Amino acid sequence: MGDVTVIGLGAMGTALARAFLSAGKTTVVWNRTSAKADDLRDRGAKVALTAAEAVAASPVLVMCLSDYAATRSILEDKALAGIVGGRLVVQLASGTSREARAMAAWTAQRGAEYLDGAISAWPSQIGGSDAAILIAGPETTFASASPLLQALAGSLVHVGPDVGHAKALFGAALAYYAAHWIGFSHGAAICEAEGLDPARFGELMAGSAPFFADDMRRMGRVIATGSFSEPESTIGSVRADIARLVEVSDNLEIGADFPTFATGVFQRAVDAGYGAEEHCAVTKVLRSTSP
Ligand code: FVH
Repeated sequence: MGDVTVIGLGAMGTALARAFLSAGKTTVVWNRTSAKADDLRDRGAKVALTAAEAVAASPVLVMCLSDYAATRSILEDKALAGIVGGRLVVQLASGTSREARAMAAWTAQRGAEYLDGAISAWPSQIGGSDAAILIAGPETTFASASPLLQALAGSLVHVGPDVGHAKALFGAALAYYAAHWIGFSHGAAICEAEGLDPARFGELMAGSAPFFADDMRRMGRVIATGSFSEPESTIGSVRADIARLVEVSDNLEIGADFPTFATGVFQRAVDAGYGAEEHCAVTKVLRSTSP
């Protein structure tokens, strides 16, 4: 019997299996494309020949396939009928809170326990102090799985009993990352057009990390309490600065997609009467689907 079975050996699943092995856990692995298990076999993993053999081999199943549909296609296979019950399924593939809740219901019907996780790390960070994994599900299930799952990440955070909340928080973080990635890349395009080194820009921005950390904490507090009327900076002033970025981009003959989009969002907030409020009051026009 293994301590844990890892199913799905893409870049992330392989990193998870390696971390379990490094932590001294007896690790069973399975992947649709069997060659991806070769390196793990060399590192001491037991390679199952079938998904059913892998599921039967351990009390804890860590699933890291592309998405929920792929995970379900494995677990719903007739060969696994009656084997999933009594085990703990830890689903780490990306997806939505709705998919997580549906998966929890599906596993409960089969008598299995369920935790749903969201990974905030690159594969190379798994097992190290920089890796963070959010886990949602029953407190007692998390408590019993935690000693095993701690092998994967320096920061293993239980976000509560609602199994949808890890994916909900991952979605919230992804919204932030999306603007972060596009915003940084737009800034790098400005640097290149101005003959500045994007690597130096990266170093400068990294030095601003404490400012951004403070701003995120402040925005969270302000939005939670609805206290938008004591602004450090206003929606009106931010809108003007970002609108100027459209002009900067035009002058440099680089794409203006991102500043045009951002100006439009802040303009909607100004038009809705929030121009004198704190910059994060822009959330008020993002809360609903109406324009
Ligand atoms: N890689 C990363 O940095 C990110 C970090 C944040 C979280 N994501 C999510 O983790 C899931 C897995 O990501 P991955 O990087 O390991 O993905 P791939 O390297 O593309 O591997 C995909 C594995 O899924 C298997 N697979 C897909 N469909 C099926 C199926 N229908 N039946 C069986 N297996 C399936 C695939 O098998 P194979 O192609 O090798 O045979 C791989 O093992 C993902 O949700 C990320 O969003 C990672």
